[in-house]
Amino acid sequence: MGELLTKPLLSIIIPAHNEAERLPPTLEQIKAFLASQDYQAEILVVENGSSDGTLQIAKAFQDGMPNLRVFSESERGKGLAVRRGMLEAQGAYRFLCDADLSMPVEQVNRFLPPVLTEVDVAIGSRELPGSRRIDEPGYRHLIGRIFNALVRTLVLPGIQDSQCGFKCFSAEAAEAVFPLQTMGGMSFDAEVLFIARRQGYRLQEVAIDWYFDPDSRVRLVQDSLRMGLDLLKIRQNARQGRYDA
Ligand SMILES: Nc1nc2c(ncn2[C@@H]2O[C@H](COP(=O)(O)OP(=O)(O)O)[C@@H](O)[C@H]2O)c(=O)[nH]1
Ligand SMILES: [Mg+2]
Repeated sequence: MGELLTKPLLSIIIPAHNEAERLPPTLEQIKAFLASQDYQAEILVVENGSSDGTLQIAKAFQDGMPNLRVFSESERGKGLAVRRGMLEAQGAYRFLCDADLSMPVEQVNRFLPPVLTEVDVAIGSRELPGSRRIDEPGYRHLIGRIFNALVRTLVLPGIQDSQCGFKCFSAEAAEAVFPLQTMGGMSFDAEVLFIARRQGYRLQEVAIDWYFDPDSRVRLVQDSLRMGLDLLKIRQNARQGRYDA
């Protein structure tokens, strides 16, 4: 049981590391939302390295959610988890969704036809005129803007927000891009967007509402430095032809 008769329109991919608290309400909200939609969907939770029972909690939800699939990777890293989910997914559209659901779930329809068409990679953005950022401390926003200036200068001209945890790939784009991803950690967003653009896929930012959640798996200083170096690494990889299919 649990197999859908036809391929789903939408796959929702949730990377989860130590999400025992935040995952259950997120799954409940997604379940309620999908029940009111007229398309088929599946949910994929990809856990790795948790010490708080996240994996068991996710599996326990499968009884009440036949369209929930749960995976576990041995090595830590958000990028590794997202790649696994994107390549396991069956949906025509594959939506990356942070476990904290800091974007209201119903806004997922902004990434799908009929609202959005002729886009291969839709990027949830907190920086467009229609975006709203709720409760974010000023210093966090500032750090994000400095990082984005680096991202735009080094790898993704024109993209105002590459780091938000809500992005939607067409099946074709996901299957072309994720096998070429080399970064298993937090820098994967910039890398996969760079690869997608390089391969000629159409990228577009989509305005969302985003609620700041102080509970974070990101280590601000350590991860920011690492990500800065990874931007240079993306350019080097590109020069060396590592992103050529
Ligand atoms: N599978 C997996 N998910 C991770 C890892 N690190 C972070 N995540 C997930 O990435 C998402 C964003 O994390 P969060 O802590 O909210 O980051 P922030 O919003 O940028 O502060 C959440 O769903 C986390 O569980 C990891 O090592 N493995
Ligand atoms: Mg978060």
